[in-house]
Amino acid sequence: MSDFRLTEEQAAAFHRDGFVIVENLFDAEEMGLLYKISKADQELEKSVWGLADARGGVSRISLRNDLPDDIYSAFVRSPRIVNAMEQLLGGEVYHYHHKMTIKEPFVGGAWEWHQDYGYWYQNGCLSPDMASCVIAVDRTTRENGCLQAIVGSHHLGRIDHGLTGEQQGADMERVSEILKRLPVVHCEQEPGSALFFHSNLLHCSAPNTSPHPRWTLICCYNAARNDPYKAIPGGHPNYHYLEKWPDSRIKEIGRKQWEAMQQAG
Ligand SMILES: O=C(O)CCC(=O)C(=O)O
Repeated sequence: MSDFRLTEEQAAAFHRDGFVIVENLFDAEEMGLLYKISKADQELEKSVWGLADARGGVSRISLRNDLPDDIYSAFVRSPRIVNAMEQLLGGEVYHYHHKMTIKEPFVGGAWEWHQDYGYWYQNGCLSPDMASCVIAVDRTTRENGCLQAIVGSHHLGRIDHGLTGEQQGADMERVSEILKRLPVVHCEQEPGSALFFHSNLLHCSAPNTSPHPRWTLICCYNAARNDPYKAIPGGHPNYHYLEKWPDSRIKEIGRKQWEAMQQAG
């Protein structure tokens, strides 16, 4: 089993800024498999739904609370992500959910300013000891709507959220004041890089105005000690043990899944 750990500098950046990007966490073959499987995956396509942003654009998303034996789960179970999460959140973590966020060329909508804990809070999670890891399936840039973060905003605590379009958005009066005081970073990512971010980090992303698609796989975790005090039927799960899979498993399961997809036509 991999004993992967973030460097002290990377962990310190996460605690200071609320996020850190780790370059080349996954190699070209792993990313090639994730790319071709996700883009050809009819099951994934069927499960995608749209969420309107405040200006009528639509952001597309497919989300799962369970972990079937597929390449997406192999990423979720990768010690490169899970060990890092355990290091950053200070103890055992479990899978909260994972999702593919999809912005197609020219039409992909925005994600409004929000904190993930802004709405995860409603699910009975008492503390924001939760975080996500964004894996760039396509290259993400300013032009195709990469994630933007307000540096250090996770230190401000949870902000009230309400509906913005069909999305949960943070109170914009407060966000406007924060934007006068803290810098925004465009988190551009190469395929294979991973962006770890805290659940109270204010983040958003702009519409995709480019000819390039922007797909990202986002794996979300909760600290085991932060087991929600209530269960949400059909929603994100309560604590359950997360088995880590060896690093080699992404390629093994990815090759098998790709072969099966080709045989199925
Ligand atoms: O994909 C994006 O740009 C942002 C997605 C996001 O913020 C979320 O799912 O919470």
